Amino acid sequence: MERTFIAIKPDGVQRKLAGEIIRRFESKGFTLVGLKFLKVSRELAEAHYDVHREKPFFSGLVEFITSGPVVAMVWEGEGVVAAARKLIGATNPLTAEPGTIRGDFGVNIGRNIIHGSDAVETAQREISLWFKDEELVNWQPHLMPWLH
Ligand code: FUP
Repeated sequence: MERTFIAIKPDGVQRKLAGEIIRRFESKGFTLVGLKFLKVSRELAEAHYDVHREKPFFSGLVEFITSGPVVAMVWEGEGVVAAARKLIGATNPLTAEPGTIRGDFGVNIGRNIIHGSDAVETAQREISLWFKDEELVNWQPHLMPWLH
């Protein structure tokens, strides 16, 4: 089953949007298989944003993602990588559609609340960067006996 890496960035955590964001993924029908709350190290931040290493905004990006705690998650479901990008909205919150997370809650591209993997291969790389195998839970909520 497809999985994606989602992180609520320091601005989303500071603004207490974590519950709202998790609710949107749950309501959509995806399954949470990993979650942790952490202060990101410079080493992890630089590895995560490695593709942007040569960009002018790279150092600002690393400063920002390491500036406060982050909620790191892995979500599972059919087509979850692309669907999560739709829930999240365009990179620039100012142009992101209303109804998306960035469109509803943000105005600044450097403070865009949430990260979501942009492709299945990227998701695999990011999940293994942020989570150990044993930190991910294999479960199928629709098969659990107590739900009627
Ligand atoms: P996204 O996949 O939508 O998170 O966006 P990108 O991978 O293109 O960019 C990663 C992060 O870099 C964004 F979340 C915000 C930041 N960024 C800037 O600060 N300025 C830019 O011009 C582009 C991206």
